[in-house]
Amino acid sequence: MCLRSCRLLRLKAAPCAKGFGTGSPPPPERSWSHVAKRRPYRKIRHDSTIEEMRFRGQESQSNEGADIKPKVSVVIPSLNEEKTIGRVIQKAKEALEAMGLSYEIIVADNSTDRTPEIARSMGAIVVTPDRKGYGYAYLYAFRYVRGDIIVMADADDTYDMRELPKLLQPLLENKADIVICTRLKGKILKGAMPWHHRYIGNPLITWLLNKFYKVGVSDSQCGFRVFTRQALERLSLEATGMEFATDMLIKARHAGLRIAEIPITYYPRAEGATSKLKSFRDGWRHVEYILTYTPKHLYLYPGLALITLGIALMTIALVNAKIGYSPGVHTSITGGMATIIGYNLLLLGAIADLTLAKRLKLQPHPITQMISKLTPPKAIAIGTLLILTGVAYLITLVIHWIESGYRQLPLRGENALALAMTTIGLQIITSAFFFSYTKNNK
Ligand SMILES: Nc1nc2c(ncn2[C@@H]2O[C@H](COP(=O)(O)OP(=O)(O)OP(=O)(O)O)[C@@H](O)[C@H]2O)c(=O)[nH]1
Ligand SMILES: [Mg+2]
Repeated sequence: MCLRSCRLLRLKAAPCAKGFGTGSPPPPERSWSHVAKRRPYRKIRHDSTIEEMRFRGQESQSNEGADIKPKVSVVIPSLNEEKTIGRVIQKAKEALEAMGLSYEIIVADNSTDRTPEIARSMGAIVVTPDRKGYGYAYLYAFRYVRGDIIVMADADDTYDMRELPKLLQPLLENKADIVICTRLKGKILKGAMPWHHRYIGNPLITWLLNKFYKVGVSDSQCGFRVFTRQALERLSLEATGMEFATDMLIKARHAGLRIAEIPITYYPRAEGATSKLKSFRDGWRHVEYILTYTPKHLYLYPGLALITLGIALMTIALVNAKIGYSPGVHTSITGGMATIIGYNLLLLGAIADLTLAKRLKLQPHPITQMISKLTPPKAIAIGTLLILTGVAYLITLVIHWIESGYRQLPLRGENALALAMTTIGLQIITSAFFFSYTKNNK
């Protein structure tokens, strides 16, 4: 056992005496400068708070032989998991040693209990994120990882680390870039998952992810995952809360990474251990994240649908088409309103899509590309034409009104059309400048 452990990270000198071997005494505390010398895997972008993160050595502990790169980095976020952290680390070590893979275990800890001491005593590197958050803990810890393969798992022992070889297989065979567990195709032991997570929350979030992003998974919230270092470098991860699980899948799809699923067994928490998940708050954060990253579903398609509906309603009102009822002025007003709202959605969608596409280095949606072609000069030409048409009609109305001796004019379907044309014409002109600003903004 001892010799085997020597193949792991701390193999430079006589490591077993110090570290990963079962039952061995804890390794000595190390100076922070040793940790600081290790280069983070990359600079984390998009979040100034993360940007400001610093290695805080007095709370970190490195391995002897840290210059020797491990094959696998196991990252475990922990928040008061003293009951289980030891078991989780032990099982991870057993699984990886059985596979003959060198490894490091990094615990990203925000606990106030004995979790970090226990983790350290078992040879893990303990880092302390400077603020709370499941996603933040991972983002913080990823700066330390050195392995070619990264493993994500909870510290609550609800995932069995001894199932790790199953998850690693597709990566080692180069059949996937990210492997995610599935409890729904595996086994969920009694009391492991509340019914509203199992039958409502998780299926809903998974359905949205599959529908909008085609991630093709059955259990999007499964937190036991493995992926390659190259995959991590292509994922612009930024979510700091529980929605980190969703962020990873969305970004994986954006990056065109191969996702594989492996069924596993999900275990109940240890007695007295509490879940950090707040069903409604965290559930909503997932849904919000999913919608935010898909402007085409949130804005572009509904916008286009509303414009089509609006124009159709105004047309049938104007030509007085017989479609089961006699469309009149109200149909026309509804159509005008739908067109204006639709146009606003389209515009918001194009701006959101363009901003995201720039940030994530993606191709903007074809609708956005089409709207981008509307440069200010073109927008002024089209907008002015619409405004003039609308205003010309409104002027005839005013003339009629004056001629009638200022009597109340009858409401007509054309009024709604003229108003819609004038409003949209104005919006086309004003928004074109903002759009061009967004397009040119680096
Ligand atoms: N460092 C750190 N870890 C956290 C934080 N919040 C949660 N964790 C850890 O992240 C892991 C996932 O949290 P859990 O409470 O297990 O959430 P979950 O797995 O989605 O929910 P359950 O199914 O109830 O286990 C656990 O190991 C927690 O200890 C945090 O703010 N900071
Ligand atoms: Mg958990």
